[in-house]
Amino acid sequence: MRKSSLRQVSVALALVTSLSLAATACGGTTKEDVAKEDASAAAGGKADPNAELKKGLTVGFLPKAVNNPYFTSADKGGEAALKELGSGYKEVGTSSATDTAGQVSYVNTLTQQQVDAMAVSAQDPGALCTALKQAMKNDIKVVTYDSDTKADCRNAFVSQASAEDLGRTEVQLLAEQIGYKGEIAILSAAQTATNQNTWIEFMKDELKDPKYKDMKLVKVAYGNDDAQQSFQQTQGLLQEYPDLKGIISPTTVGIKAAAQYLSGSKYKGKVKLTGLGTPNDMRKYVKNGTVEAFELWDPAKLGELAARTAVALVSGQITGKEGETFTAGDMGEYTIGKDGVISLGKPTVFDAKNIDQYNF
Ligand code: RAM
Repeated sequence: MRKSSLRQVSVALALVTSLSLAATACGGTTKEDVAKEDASAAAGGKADPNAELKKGLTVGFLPKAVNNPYFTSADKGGEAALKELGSGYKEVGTSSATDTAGQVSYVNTLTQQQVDAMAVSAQDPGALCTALKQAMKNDIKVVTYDSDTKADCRNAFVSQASAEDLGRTEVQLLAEQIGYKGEIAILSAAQTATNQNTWIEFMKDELKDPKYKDMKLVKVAYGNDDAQQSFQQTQGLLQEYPDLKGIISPTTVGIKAAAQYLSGSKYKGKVKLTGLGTPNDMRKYVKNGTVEAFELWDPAKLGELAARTAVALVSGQITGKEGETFTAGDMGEYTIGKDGVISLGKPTVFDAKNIDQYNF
């Protein structure tokens, strides 16, 4: 259903307000008051679990970066679900995962285009907040997926798995491979990425357990989800720490580039590598002995759940409050957890034994 011209005026006004707010945001109480007001506006009315799912909606997907194959899979999952639900899909986004100004302007574009909902993977936790709040004020439902913003800047976050599980299991996987001994490093994505930073905090916490007393995290490097930068960062890590025993790369772009470097170097099979990768990217490195085991979820399922969550929000089946439940098509029933987080499920660990069963 098309929105009225009244709404167009309010969108324009909201964007102007957003700009002036951003300019005055350093002042004390005003900012907090506005945040409270926005949070209650975002919470919306009461959920009606029996509400019919609306059709003819437009949901805009805004990934961290459009040229990352992980997001191509995720967003295709969203597109297919929207088609099945009788709604439309569009994708916009920057080609770099470190262009937060670009991401902000894409949020504003989607708001101006009056989409019904947007699904956003945030490059930075805070940078998008003002723009996302304006979208919500204009009755656009905001779902983050993959990488969150702050809880009051969106209606719900569709998380790939428990952040704690992901952080801890990656350390456990690496520890087993290096015999709980030696120097390790992390090769992350962008320095501001909400998802990677959350996982890294849990990795550091896991490493405090006495069973890891002989392991030492020597560096966190950032490859910015860029293949070349990630390759060079891996090379740099081994130059700086020639005794390095293992690398955790919690990014599909990073782990692939690191595997590529290790596989062509004298460190192949000696320096262990784990983290988050797609089976299709990593298959050859598992088969040639560079990588033993790594993990991930199915990105297409993550995109599908983001799309179904967006439609359930627009239809009023859920508002994003803890305890609400909804049925995500064939994916089954989901319950909204604390802070509006919906968790896709458990990640899968891939190794030589099972990798050929997966195709994504
Ligand atoms: C990269 C991105 C994405 C992350 C995956 C694991 O593709 O950084 O945000 O979830 O890796």
